[in-house]
Amino acid sequence: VEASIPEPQRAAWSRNQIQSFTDKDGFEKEVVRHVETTLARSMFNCDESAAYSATSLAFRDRLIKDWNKTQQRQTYRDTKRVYYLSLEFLMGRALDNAMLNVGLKDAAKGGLADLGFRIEDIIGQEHDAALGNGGLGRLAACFLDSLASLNYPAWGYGLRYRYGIFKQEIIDGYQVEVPDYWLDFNPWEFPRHDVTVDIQFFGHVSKTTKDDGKTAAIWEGGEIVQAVAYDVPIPGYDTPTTNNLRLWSSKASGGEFDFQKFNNGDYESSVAEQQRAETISAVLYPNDNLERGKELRLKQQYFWVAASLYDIVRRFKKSKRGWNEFADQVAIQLNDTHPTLAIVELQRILLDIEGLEWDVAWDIVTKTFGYTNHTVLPEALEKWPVGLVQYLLPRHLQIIYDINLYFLQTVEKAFPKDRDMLTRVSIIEESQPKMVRMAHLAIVGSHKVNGVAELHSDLIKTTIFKDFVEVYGPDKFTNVTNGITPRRWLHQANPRLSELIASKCGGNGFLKDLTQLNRLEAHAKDAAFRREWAEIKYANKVRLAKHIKNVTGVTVNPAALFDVQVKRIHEYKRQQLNIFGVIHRYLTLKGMSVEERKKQLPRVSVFGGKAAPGYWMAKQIIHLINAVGSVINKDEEIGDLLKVIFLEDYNVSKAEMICPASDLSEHISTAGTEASGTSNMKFVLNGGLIIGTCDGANIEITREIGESNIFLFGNLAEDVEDLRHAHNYGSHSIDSDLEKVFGTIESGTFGTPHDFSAMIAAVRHHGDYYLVSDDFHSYMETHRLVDESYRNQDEWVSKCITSVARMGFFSSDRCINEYADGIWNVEPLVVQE
Ligand code: C3B
Repeated sequence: VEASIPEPQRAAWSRNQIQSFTDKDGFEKEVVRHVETTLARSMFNCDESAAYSATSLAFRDRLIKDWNKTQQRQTYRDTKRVYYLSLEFLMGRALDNAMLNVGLKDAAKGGLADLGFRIEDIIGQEHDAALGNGGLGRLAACFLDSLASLNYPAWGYGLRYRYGIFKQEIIDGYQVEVPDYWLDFNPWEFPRHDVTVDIQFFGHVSKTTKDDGKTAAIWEGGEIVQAVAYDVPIPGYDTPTTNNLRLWSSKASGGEFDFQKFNNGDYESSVAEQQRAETISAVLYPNDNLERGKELRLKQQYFWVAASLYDIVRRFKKSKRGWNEFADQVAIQLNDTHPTLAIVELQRILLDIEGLEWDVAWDIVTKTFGYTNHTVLPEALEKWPVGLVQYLLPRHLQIIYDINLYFLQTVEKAFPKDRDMLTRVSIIEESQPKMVRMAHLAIVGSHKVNGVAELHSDLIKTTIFKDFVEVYGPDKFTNVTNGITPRRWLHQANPRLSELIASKCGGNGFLKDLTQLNRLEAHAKDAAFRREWAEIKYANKVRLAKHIKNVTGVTVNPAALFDVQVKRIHEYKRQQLNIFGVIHRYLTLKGMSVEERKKQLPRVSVFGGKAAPGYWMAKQIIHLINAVGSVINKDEEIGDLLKVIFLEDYNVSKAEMICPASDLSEHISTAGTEASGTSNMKFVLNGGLIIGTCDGANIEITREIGESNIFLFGNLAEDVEDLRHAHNYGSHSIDSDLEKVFGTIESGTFGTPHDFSAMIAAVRHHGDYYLVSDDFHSYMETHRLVDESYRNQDEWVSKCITSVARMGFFSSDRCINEYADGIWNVEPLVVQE
């Protein structure tokens, strides 16, 4: 029961509220207060770690006040809210972002300097919040920033993993995984021990007859695990709106122990039960674009979805509105199929608990949900064995069967003679064992399905979801091209460039309306401006070079062309193509006379990225990159002309240092495989050019910035099928330059050839599924063009400036506005203060 507080009392409280700090002196006072009270230390032994903690707590206090007001305002106005359900939120660091978004970084910088600290060192103390694998999780984080910055009433819902994505160490050239325990001290979360939900698993379903004679299902028995909420405030940029990210943590429902067992002397099993419950939110599955059908993963999904829906429904019910208004008040976006059980869970709540009729309930469900597809790769599409769903969630399986039955009935009416159609679109795959196809369930249970870049959205309509376009018509399917937040990826990552841009764009307005970057275009040919621009790029490269020296011991020349490929290691992303290209470049240099060599352009090839622990081929690729680096980097004949660096443990905070330092970045997936890509956007926005295939968002980037500002190569998506077919059934001859590369590897130049034989065999003998050989020649030719182009620095820098000027489209703000208009039908809640 909530206390009801008389209005005069409320008013008095808000007048007397402690005021947030607004300047350097106020900030310093808060830091000292936190050091001396919250941390119980003295200023005399305040080290960087304590200074980080106190600074964070000072900013956290500010955020929480804004957070409270935002939540009150949203509750009071009772407008429609968006709920973004994502199993991954790859947030990175929070402090720098909080300081910039509330506009007090300079105050903090001055205050920390007074106390004897450099702000960069304090920011560097923070452990990344790495609750995600790659693009999908980082997209969710950019979306939260945009939702808050644009004042949308929105919540994120996810899992509070005790271990985020593993830390990667490179030992003797091999990836070694180390657990990422990140919760030692996390000032950015608020445990809500009063916000808990009991989540049921297993058990059985029985039927009862209700007063009105109708039967209802009852799900009983099984076990209960408790979900506890942890809230993370999400500050908008230059607005008081502070939204909430709610992460669920699992706990045994009987409190600390099962006391009965404990008192009976069965101490071990009572502790074991507690541990079993806590296992649910213990660890993030480290696969990117791969689903492996593990029982614990399904448990995670239901646990998170059920807790979130309970919370959403509870909030809706407080408004005392009728169920017919639910979809007017609530929009839920499914980030990939991972939260698809939410569709079934809402139908169960409306049917079994709230007593609505099936059709009425189902109409509400489909109006509430939207589904975003992020991949067409078959190995990433989720399917769960029917038997496993039956065992874990018996009532949900019944509902899934009913959803499928009604769906197939409508399909049958529309396509009376087409049995194959029914088999193809069915939510249940009639295989051995039978499987639940989560993407089909997500489509059937949502009112909109979107892809994440134009090509990708076309591909889902013509390949994996083609039949559904026939069933529902094309309007159910739409495209929302991904975007990135310019706050983190320009303003925070590259402060000097951001400042230079602001000086030509009439201030910082471009950070909220990225299309204002077009004002830069007029300056692309201005020599003085180009010089300043180039100088900032050089400084960013010097910083990266220092980092490279620190962590690898290799000295790289900041004047060399920095060629960067950082992303998860995956055969479809083709880091193997890149490293084969590097070897080819090495062989070419080795074949030159000393005189000829002197004319060549020095290059640094930088790689970074994690391989899923069970992805053997990806690990082999990492090993080859390191093996090649250790030979080339020591070759005195080559010297600065070529260096190959593998940066270990690529993550969000490292990306913030790497993106601003690249001249050229590689986005070279086999055409049709990378749904969008988002690092392509980050690199261009930071004044680097890209080499890439006609894939994902590269295509739209080209359209925006112009063909002359991007280095495209390779086969087109429409030709991939035929080429693969030809490899398998026709003759498949390998590119002759690539054969030379293979020969060099096989001669033992980079260590035991056997270590790399599977990578070579994949191209030579196993059909070259990713078209490495087909694209090799055009890839190398395009790199030659890059070198040529880089020699003319004035023109190169002009291209960079022009490209940045034309990147306005790729803000996640534009993207979120498209979701809000086209899918969610929500409005911002404008703040008057
Ligand atoms: C990724 C895709 O691989 C990227 O092309 C895309 O830009 C992002 O999602 C965001 O849309 N993705 C991922 O990181 N993990 C998956 N399981 C599926 C797609």
